[in-house]
Parts: sequence; C-alpha cells; structure tokens
Amino acid sequence: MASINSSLLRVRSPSSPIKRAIFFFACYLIIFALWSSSSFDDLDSKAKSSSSQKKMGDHETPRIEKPRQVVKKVLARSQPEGVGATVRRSIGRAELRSLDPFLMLDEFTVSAPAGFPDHPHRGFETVTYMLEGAFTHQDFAGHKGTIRAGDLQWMTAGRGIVHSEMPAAEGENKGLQLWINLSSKDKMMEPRYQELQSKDISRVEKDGVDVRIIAGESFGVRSPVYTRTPTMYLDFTLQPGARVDQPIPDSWNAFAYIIEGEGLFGGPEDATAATSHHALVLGPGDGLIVRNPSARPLRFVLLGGQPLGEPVVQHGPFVMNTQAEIRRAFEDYQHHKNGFEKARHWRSQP
Ligand code: FJE
Ligand code: FE
Repeated sequence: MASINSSLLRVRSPSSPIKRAIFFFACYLIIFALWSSSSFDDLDSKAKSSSSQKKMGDHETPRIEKPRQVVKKVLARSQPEGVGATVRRSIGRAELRSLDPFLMLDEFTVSAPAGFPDHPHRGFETVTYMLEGAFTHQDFAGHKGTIRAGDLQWMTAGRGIVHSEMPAAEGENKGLQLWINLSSKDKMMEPRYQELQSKDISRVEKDGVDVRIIAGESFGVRSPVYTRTPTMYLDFTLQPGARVDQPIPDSWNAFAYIIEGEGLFGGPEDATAATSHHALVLGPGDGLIVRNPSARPLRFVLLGGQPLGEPVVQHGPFVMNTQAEIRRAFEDYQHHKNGFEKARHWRSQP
C-alpha cells in the first residue's frame, strides 16, 4: 500500500531549465486559481451570514431614512369605567376617537372590589398587559386565568365572548388594555386566546435600551404572538441618555403612550417633549427616534398597526362595520344565539 501511494504521489522535477520554468509557472497558476476561488467562497459566505444575522438579529441599530414626527399629543385624564374602576383613556377619547386599526387604549388602575364584571364583546381583540398587581379573567366558555405584572392576555373576541375581568391582588392593580379592530372577514371568527407569561416575552437590552417585544419585531427579534390584524406592540425602557431608532412600516398607523418619565419623540431635529399619560400620534415615515434626556428612566409603549380602511360602527363592547350588524349583535347577545349561546346560564364565580 505505502509503496503504491508513494510512487503515485512522487513528482519528478523536470530536468531542462526551460521546462523547469514552465513547470513552476504552471504550479503558480494552479495555486493562484485555488486560492482565489476559496477566497471568493469566503466572501460569499460572509455576505450570506451577515444578511441572515440582520434577519435573526445581532441587535444592530437600524437606519431610519424618514423619521416620523409627532403630529398630535393627547393627555389621557382619569375617568370612571366599569364598576368603581378608573381608566386613563387615550385612543377612544373624544379628541382621538380611533386610530385605525386601534379602537381604544386604557391605562387602568383598579383596587378590589372595583373591576369589570360580566360583559360581552364582539368584532375585535382586547390585549391586556399588566404593569403592577394581578387580574383574573373568567369567561362563559370556562376559560379562567390570572395575569401578573409583565404577563399578557391577547383575546380575539370574534363572534362573541362574555367575561369578567377583576383585580386579584391587594392594593392597586395596573395595566394597559388595548382594543384592536378585526377586519370584516374576521369579526365573526371563533374566539381565541393567546396568553404569555412575562418570562415568555422576548426581551433585548442594548446601550441603555430595554425592549420587551409583545408583538412584531425589534432589534431583529420577533414575538411569537400571532396578530390577525398586523400589529406592533413594544414596551421600551430607556435609561438616562439613551436613544432608540425603531423602524415602523411606512403604511402603518402608529402612536406612543408614555407610562413613566419623560422623553423626546421624533426628530432628530424638532422632537416633541412628553411626559407620562400622554399619547403621541406619529405622522408618516419609516421609523421613530426616541431619546431620554432626563435623569430618570423613560418607559413607553410603541404601537403600530396596518389600517383596515373599513367603516367602524361601535356600540360599547360591540364593534362592527354597519348599524345593522350592531343591531344583530345586541339581538344575538339578548337572545343567546350566533356565538352567545353560553351566555344564557353563565355567571362569573365570585
Ligand atoms: C367597559 C365595555 C367594556 N376598559 N380596561 C364597556 F368592555 C368595558 C371594559 C373595559 C376594561 C377592562 C379592563 Cl380589564 C381594562 C378596560 C374598559 O371591560 F368598562 C365598558 N364600560
Ligand atoms: Fe372585557
């Protein structure tokens, strides 16, 4: 074996000087060809890996070409809601009726025995995100659960849900409830729930920015939540001096709601200063720049959604496309039909 190999591999150097020169030149060409093909492979694989990293997220700062500016600033004042509860309504108040596909955003503060006892929904989704304390929900199909600070419940009411939402911890229970409209084709779908515990919500921390990705994508990380109406829901905390550049699809409506602290929204020039409990409607563009020039942390949520562009007829907890559909919703609820069958005998447990 060894002798066969060595004879096959033996290379005899040519004897005459001219033949020797040709031999070395040929060797040089072969070596050069091998080297250049491998280095092109290398460049190619580097290009491939960097583009996939962009998708997968190496937490790089994206470039925003046309930053969105704040076009409207609305203070959410406290108002009574439910039974003895208080909400700060931003989207859904008179100055900001709705922002397609968003119907309402309430920052709620509730201490027992106040709450939101048995009530129906049809035609949209409610997204409840706890900031402090806990809330228990029960519905007429037997779903029951408690969400605590950082947990999320994404409920697609579809054709009908009757439920109660009540505080579950001592003292003040705080959170955000967002209502997202459903397109006409989804309004009568079977109800469904997506529940996420705080530990299941993706989080990225980079350069003084901490983002929890409830829906959509930030710093290359995507949420597992399925949004029937394409939606972005991000919870940002910026340390003093931090800045974030967050892309938002051009065609979407978007707003920010400040939970705590103060920040500069939009810009880089002509940014709008805003403090807690303000909603900031964003104008056209491909992203938002936010900075925290203060000495305290800034916490805000950023919401974006693809507008449905459909007529909205809302009557309390029913949101449909026409007045006739609203009448049908009342009738179905009263007569326990078309999705409200279980409402006949169900009452929430105390
Ligand atoms: C309500 C219909 C409703 N804001 N914030 C009519 F669905 C409600 C309602 C809520 C609500 C619930 C939570 Cl947990 C948080 C909320 C409205 O349940 F109050 C009225 N009047
Ligand atoms: Fe409700």
